[in-house]
Amino acid sequence: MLWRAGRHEFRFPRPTLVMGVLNVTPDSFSDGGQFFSVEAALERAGQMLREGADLLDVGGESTRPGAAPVPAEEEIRRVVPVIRQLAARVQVPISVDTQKPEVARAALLAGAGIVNDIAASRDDDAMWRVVAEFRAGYVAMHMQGTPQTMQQNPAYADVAREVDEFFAGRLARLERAGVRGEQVVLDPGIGFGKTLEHNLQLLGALKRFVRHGRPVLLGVSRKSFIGRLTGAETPAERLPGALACAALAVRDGVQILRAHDVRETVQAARMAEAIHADGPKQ
Ligand code: 7PJ
Repeated sequence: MLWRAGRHEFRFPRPTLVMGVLNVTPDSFSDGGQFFSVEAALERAGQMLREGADLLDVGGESTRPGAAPVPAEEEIRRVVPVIRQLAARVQVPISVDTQKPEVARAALLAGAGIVNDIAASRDDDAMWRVVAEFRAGYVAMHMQGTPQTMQQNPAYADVAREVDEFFAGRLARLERAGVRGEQVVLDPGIGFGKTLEHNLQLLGALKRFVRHGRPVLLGVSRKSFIGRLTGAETPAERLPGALACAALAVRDGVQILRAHDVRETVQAARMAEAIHADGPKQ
């Protein structure tokens, strides 16, 4: 299986890819004043690369439940300088975590190779036309609702079946919009319009999602459902729970892990891969 992302390509089976999270919002990397520091973001990116990150995911809009939307111009102002500097310095593909086609376009022009789209469930194809034009990699993440509304009352008859059907439908729709299957990665969107029970059902059904013949990406790092189950209150306290999810996901065939704690996630992946070296390969 091949994943093409701009000028980059990955062939699977291969060791699990770890995507390091680089948030470029004013509350991360503030220089103490009101301005976000590009230098601090580059320093953090360098640290994640030294820890073994295979991809860097740059995001300028918080998608925490209830977070206020950020205008496109402001999001571009946050992510583009960082992406431009990174693209000039690093070898790994850079993804932009955005829901907005205009931000995706600006990021791709600045040197990003992947669009990480948490709003892949939308109906219009403006984002997909941008992805098709640049032949970018594309992460199609499942979300019920929007970040503003998604945790109000998430409801599914069968969450794993609905997410699975979403993936099949999206692959067909993307193809019609000019995005080839080989550009696409699928993501069940843990925490995006899901209760704790929904998240656990999805984590138990990962094997099923791998059957679409595309890489599956999983984001569990520091997420609140781990706290809800275990009582771990702060994001940092949730690392052991996230690593347990990561190891089981690798066992089930997930090929990309999105994580803040890169060194620890890489180690968990290497252990899970070593144990299952003779298991089924995607
Ligand atoms: C995810 C994401 C995820 C993808 C965020 C957080 C919330 N993109 N962006 N998958 N989560 N593809 O990191 O807690 O799970 S932002």
